[in-house]
Parts: sequence; C-alpha cells; structure tokens
Amino acid sequence: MKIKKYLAYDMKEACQLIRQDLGPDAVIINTRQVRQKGILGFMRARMVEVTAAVDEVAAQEAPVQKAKEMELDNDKVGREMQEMKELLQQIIAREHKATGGKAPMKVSKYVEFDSAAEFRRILDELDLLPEVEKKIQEAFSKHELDQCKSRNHIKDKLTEKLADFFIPVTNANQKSNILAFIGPTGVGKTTTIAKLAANFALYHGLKIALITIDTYRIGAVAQLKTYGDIIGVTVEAVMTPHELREAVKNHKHCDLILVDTAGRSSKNSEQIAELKTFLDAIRPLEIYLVLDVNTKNKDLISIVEKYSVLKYSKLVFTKADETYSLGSILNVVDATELPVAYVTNGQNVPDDIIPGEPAGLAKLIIEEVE
Ligand SMILES: Nc1nc2c(ncn2[C@@H]2O[C@H](COP(=O)(O)OP(=O)(O)OP(=O)(O)O)[C@@H](O)[C@H]2O)c(=O)[nH]1
Ligand SMILES: [Mg+2]
Repeated sequence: MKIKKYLAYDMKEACQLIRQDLGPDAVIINTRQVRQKGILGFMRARMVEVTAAVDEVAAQEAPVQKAKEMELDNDKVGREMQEMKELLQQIIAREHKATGGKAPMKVSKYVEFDSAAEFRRILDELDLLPEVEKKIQEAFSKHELDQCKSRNHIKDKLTEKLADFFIPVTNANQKSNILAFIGPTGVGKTTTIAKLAANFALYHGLKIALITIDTYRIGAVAQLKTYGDIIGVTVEAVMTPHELREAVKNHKHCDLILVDTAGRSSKNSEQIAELKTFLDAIRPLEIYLVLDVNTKNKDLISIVEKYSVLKYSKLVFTKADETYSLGSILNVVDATELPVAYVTNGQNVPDDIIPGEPAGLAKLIIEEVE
C-alpha cells in the first residue's frame, strides 16, 4: 500500500495529480481544506489536501470500476468546493464594496468576535417588541459589549441586567391573602391553582380554601374538586357575586383563599364586565392575570389592555416548557410594570411551577436562548 498527500486548489486538480502519480486504481482516503500559512493566508483561497492510497496488487485486479467511482465522488466534492469558493468570493466582494474598494479588507472582521452582532442575534431570538429591545440595548454601553468575548459572556451580562428589569413580589405589594386567577381560556388557571394549593398545603402546612366561580364550563367544578380531594382541601362552587362574598367570609380563618374563574376572551367585554362584578364583591384582593407565554405578542398586549379594567396586580406565565423563546414575558412586564408571581413549566401538579423571583426569571429567559 502506497499512501501520499497532495495539495491542490480543488478536487479536480487533486484527482489529476493523484491519477498521474498513483494511477487510476488510487483511492482517496481523506480530504480536508487547508489555508496557506502566513498573515495573508486567510485572504487566499482555501486549498484542498487529499490523502490517496494505492494497493499495487489490488490495482491490477479491478482497475476500471474503481477509477469511475472515484471520478463520480470527486465530481461531487469538486462541485461543493466550487460553491464554497464562490461564497467566499461573494463575501470578499461585499466587503470591498462596503469600503468603497479603497480600504484594505479587514481580515480581523472574520477572525475577531463581533459582540454587537452577536448581541443583536440574541435579542432577535427573544422576539421582543421594538420598544423593549431598545430598552435592553440601551442598558448596555458600547464599552461593556466590547468587553464581551463570547456569546456566553453576553448571555451572562444580559442575565445580570435583566434581573433589574423585574419587580419582585414583596409584602408591600402583596396586600391580601385572597388570590383570584383570571385570564383567557385554557391558559392553565385551574392547574396553576392546584399546583399552588398543593405546595402551600402539603409542603408549607398552610390552611387553604379553594373557591370557584367557573360554573359555566361542564366539568370545571369537578376538575378543581378532583385536585381538592387529592390535596385534602374542600372546594366551594359559587354562582353569584353575593355567594362569592359569603364563601370568602366563611373561609376567613384560612391562610390563603384561592379563587378560580372561568376563562374569558379579552374580546368579550360583557364577560369581562360580569367577571368584574364578582371580583368587586370581594375586594380588597390580589388578582393574578394568567397568560400563556406562547401567545402572539400582539395578542398578549391586547389581552393585558382589555383585562386592565379588572385591576389585576400580578402576572403568571404558563407553558414555559412549550417554547424556546420566553421574550413574551419581557414584553408583558414592560407593558404592565407588574411583578411576575409565578412561571409554570409543565402539566405536573404540584411540581411544575417556579416563583417569579427576578434573578431566577432572568436566568430562565436567557438560558432558553440557545
Ligand atoms: N405544557 C403545559 N401545559 C400546561 C401548563 N399549565 C397548564 N397546562 C395544561 O393546559 C391545559 C388547560 O389547563 P387548565 O388549568 O384547565 O386551564 P384553564 O385556564 O383553567 O382553562 P379554562 O378554565 O377552560 O379557561 C391542561 O391540559 C393543562 O394540563 C404548563 O405549564 N405547561
Ligand atoms: Mg379552569
């Protein structure tokens, strides 16, 4: 077996060299692209280094077929190499055009990490509203960005900065132990209530009351009652604002009263008004607006606006497990300036829920960016 390396500008040239040197029975055992050495090597076209071998005995047995196969393979690789060469030439031509053809091409541009461009790419992945993207960009000085030498470095800095973007839930902004959960249909209100009830009752030993005003949807009361039975908490279903007030009064001794509501379309102002009469009957209370992170940004903004008549005070984001981009949380927080109480990330009761603590939220959002 004879093995040799050949350096050529493309596969076609390499094959000719190999054939001339080793004959038609030679087989290619490895190819790799190489740059010419030296400072200007980067600007020169890549070359191809081909390792070929020939078994002098076998060569005499099957000469023609092998040569043909090699030719086919070589043609394919040759075409791919040509495409790559053309792409590189286009990039170089674009660079020359950008500098008016005067300035020498900045080789460094292709070698050095472009932190500003990488930063923009990360923000793009978050799918932010323009005003939110602008705010985040403004939080970074040029110097800070220049200091970042890798994508992970930018992500770490962004995580730090985003922690300041969120308002924590504190005793000062959590004034009532009556929590009502409102929001569009199917976002996960009942499941979130079940998760909270289970966590507070089972892990923290708190006395919990569950009340539902969702008597519209078939099975809604049974759904909450099933969870109540498992957790060991009774569930009361009420039909009118008056009954709701009475039920809340009856459970005054509880540490926490969780109120479930029927999913309402933000476009239906009558339904929202009706919900308001229920909630007004038990004020003061904390109203948690529950939103699915996978909802379109435009819809989220219109939901938070339409629901604002109900004077909700906290946000809950659900189904974080179903997306790779949690930028919608930033968009809604910016629009409402409210604390995020919880983020849920799965269907499992009681485990798939995390508190909306600012540093943790920032980490969650940025970690999701690849
Ligand atoms: N993947 C995922 N699914 C969730 C999450 N939270 C809830 N769900 C699912 O979403 C579906 C609807 O959940 P519900 O809790 O019934 O939603 P709801 O807001 O009470 O619905 P309505 O009362 O009909 O308005 C169920 O299949 C839940 O298991 C979550 O964090 N991740
Ligand atoms: Mg429900």
